[in-house]
Amino acid sequence: MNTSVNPVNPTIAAVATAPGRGGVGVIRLSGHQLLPLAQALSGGKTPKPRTALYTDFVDEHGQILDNGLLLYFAAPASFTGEDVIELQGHGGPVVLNMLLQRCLQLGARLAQPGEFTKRAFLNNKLDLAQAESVADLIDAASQSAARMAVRSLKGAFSRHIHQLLEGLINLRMLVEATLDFPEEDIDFLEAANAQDKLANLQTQIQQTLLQAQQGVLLREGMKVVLVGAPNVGKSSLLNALAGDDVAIVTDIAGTTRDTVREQITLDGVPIHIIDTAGLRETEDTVERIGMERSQQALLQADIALILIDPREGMNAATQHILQSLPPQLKKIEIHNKSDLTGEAVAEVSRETLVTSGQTLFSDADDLISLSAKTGDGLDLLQQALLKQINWQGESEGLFLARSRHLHALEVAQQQLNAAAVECQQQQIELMAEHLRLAQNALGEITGEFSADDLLGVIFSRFCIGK
Ligand SMILES: Nc1nc2c(ncn2[C@@H]2O[C@H](COP(=O)(O)OP(=O)(O)OP(=O)(O)O)[C@@H](O)[C@H]2O)c(=O)[nH]1
Ligand SMILES: [Mg+2]
Repeated sequence: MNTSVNPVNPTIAAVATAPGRGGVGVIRLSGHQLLPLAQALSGGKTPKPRTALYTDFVDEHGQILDNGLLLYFAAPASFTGEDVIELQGHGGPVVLNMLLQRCLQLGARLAQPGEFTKRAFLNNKLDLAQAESVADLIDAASQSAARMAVRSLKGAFSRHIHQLLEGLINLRMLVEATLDFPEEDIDFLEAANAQDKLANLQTQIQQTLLQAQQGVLLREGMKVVLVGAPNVGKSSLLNALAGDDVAIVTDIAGTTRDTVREQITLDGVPIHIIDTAGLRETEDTVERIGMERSQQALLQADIALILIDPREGMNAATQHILQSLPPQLKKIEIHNKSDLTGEAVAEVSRETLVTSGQTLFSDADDLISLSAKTGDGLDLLQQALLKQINWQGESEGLFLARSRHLHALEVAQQQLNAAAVECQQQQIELMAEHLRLAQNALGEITGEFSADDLLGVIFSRFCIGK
C-alpha cells in the first residue's frame, strides 16, 4: 500500500529522538491523509486525533515489530500543518530502524534535516525567526540560551520585529501618499510628524541592534585561545577555567602538542577555549606541527590570552607569532604563576600601567596577574573576558539572535539613516525607496521576503526529525 497520495509533498518520516539506546524512541511522520498509514501500522486500528492509542506496531504480515503509543494529529492542527503521526516505541536503534523501514515501505520517504520545521514554516505555523529558534533551543549551550530560544519560539522576537515593521509601514504610507498626491507636498509630511516618526524608528532599531548583538553572543559565544611559551601554564589555566583536568599538565616544556578544545559558560555565554602547543624554536616535527596549529587557532579566535611568566618575559617565537595576528583580535596579557613571582593578583589596563609599576610584554590593552595553580585572580580573568565582549548580562528584552538577523537589522538601520538624509533634503522619492528597502530587510528576519536558497541554508542546519 502506498499512502503518499500527493507527489508534490510526499510523506516524510524520521527518528526524532537522539541516536543510541533510550527508554523511548520516537518516529515522526508528516504528510497528507495519514490515517490509512496509521491503520496499516497498528494492524487495523483507527486512531482518534490527539488521543494516545496504545497499540502493537505490525509489519505487512501482521507480525509485531514493537508496541507503544501512536499519536495522530489531523491537519491542520499539527506542528507542520499537515497530518502528523508520532510513534513512541522502545528506544533501541534496531527496533526503531525496523519501524522506520516499515514507514518507508508504507510510502514515506526519509525526512531531510529540518524538513518538519520547514513545512511548519511553509504552512504558516511558524515564521522564520521562530523556526530558527527551534534549532537554537535544541542546540542551546547554556540555560540562558535555552530560555532566550523559548522566548523566540513563542514569538517574542517576531513580535518585536513586527512592531518595528508596523511603525515603518505607517511612515511609508504617509510618504507614498505624498508621492501619489502631488498636491500633498512636503508640508503634509511635516504636519504628520514624519521626521519624528523616522527618528523614533531609528532609535528603536538601534536598541534592537544592541540587543541582537548581545543575543548573538549568547548563541554563538566567543573563541578564546591560550598562547605563550612552553611551560607558562596554558594548560593549567584551561583546566582552572574548565574546573576539570581537561589537558595534561606537566613541568616538561612541550607537553601540549595538539590543540585542546573545551567549552565553558560564563554568565550564560558559551566560551570556547582552545589550549595550544607552547611556542618556541624547535627541531621536533610533531611540536612544529603543533605550533602551526596554534597559529591557525589564533586566526579563528575572538580573544587571545597571551600567557607570560613575568620573570622570563616573552620569548622570540611568541613575539614572532603575535606580530602576524589580525589587528581586530582582542588580546589580554596574563602574567601567570603569581604565587611564585610575587606579582600582586590584579587587573590593570594599559593606561594605568605606569602607576601600577608592572610591565606589558605585548601590545594587549589589558593585563591580568593570576595563578592558574591556586586559582587566585581567576575571577578577574572571567570578568575581563565578559567585559571584552561587552556582555551586559541576561535581561528580559534579550533574544537569541543569529548573524543573519544582525545583518538584516544593520541593513535596515543603514536604509533608515539614508532615508533621514533624503528627508532633510526633501528628496521624498529617494526617502520612499530607502524606507521600502528597510522594510524588506526587516521582513527577511521573519521570512516575509526570503529567497528559497536562504530557506535551504537555514533548514539544512537542523537535525533530522525536527
Ligand atoms: N606555581 C605555579 N605553577 C604553575 C602555575 N601554572 C602552571 N604551573 C606549573 O607549570 C608547569 C607547566 O604547566 P602547563 O600548564 O603544562 O604549561 P603549558 O603552558 O601548557 O606548557 P606546554 O603545554 O608545554 O606548552 C606545570 O608544572 C604546572 O604545574 C601557577 O600558577 N603556579
Ligand atoms: Mg600545555
